[in-house]
Amino acid sequence: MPLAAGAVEELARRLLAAQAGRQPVPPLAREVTLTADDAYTVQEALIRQKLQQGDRLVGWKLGLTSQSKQQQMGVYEPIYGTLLASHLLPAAALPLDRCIHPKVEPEIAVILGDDLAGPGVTEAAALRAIRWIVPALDVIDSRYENFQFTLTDVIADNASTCLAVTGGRPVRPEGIDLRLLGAVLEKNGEVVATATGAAVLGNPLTALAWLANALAARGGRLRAGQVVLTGALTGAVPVQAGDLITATFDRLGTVSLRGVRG
Ligand code: OOG
Ligand code: MG
Repeated sequence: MPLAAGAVEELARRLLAAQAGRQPVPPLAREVTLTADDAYTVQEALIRQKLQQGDRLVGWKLGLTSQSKQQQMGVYEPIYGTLLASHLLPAAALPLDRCIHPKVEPEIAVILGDDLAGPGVTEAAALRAIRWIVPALDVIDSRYENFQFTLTDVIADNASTCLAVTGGRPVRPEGIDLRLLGAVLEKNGEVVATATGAAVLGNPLTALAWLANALAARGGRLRAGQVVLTGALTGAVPVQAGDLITATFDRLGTVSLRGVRG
């Protein structure tokens, strides 16, 4: 039986309150049994509440698309979250006061030139829909205590989305094999991880096609102009005031964030 509408709204409000008060809550799974479908219904309710407060849909993000991330979080299936205007940082400063226990991870992001509607979206169709490839840092921040959750918890929590920033230079996709696109992640000048695009489900295009098909299953679609973060290439690193996180990508350049108070 699907969750009652009232229960969905209540769970969404609980997660929004955790974010607003920077006060983490216990995982929902301790109290209610959610299917993945129920969990996306909670995510959609949470996003609807933000949109009613004046926020704007700008795109999507994939999560748990790489082995390093799946192992780090102990959740072994890809998920997606929704990106709103309020999630996008305009500059390279990461305001730590907006987060509970933030971690940063490097991602290949794309900006779509065409709509992309499933079902049946292939990697080739996903590639044709891309206008630009840009480097990004995803700032994740679970609303759950100790950053611990099950698959359905993290789906309901909008895939731990807190903030994100793009950087470097936008590059057209022609002639780029995204599997081979390398990235070096540094914290305070020291290399902490390296990876190539193949870390993301074998190919970030597979992730983009998966997203289009997953959205279709819930009656949604990707739209021209939207940004999609295709999922972290490496594990996420914690960030504190003064820390400088830099991801340098082959061809795409550098994107960085410094943790700041305020
Ligand atoms: C879930 C979000 C994962 C990614 O890129 O894998 C994610 C989490 O790790 O808290 O954004
Ligand atoms: Mg991410």
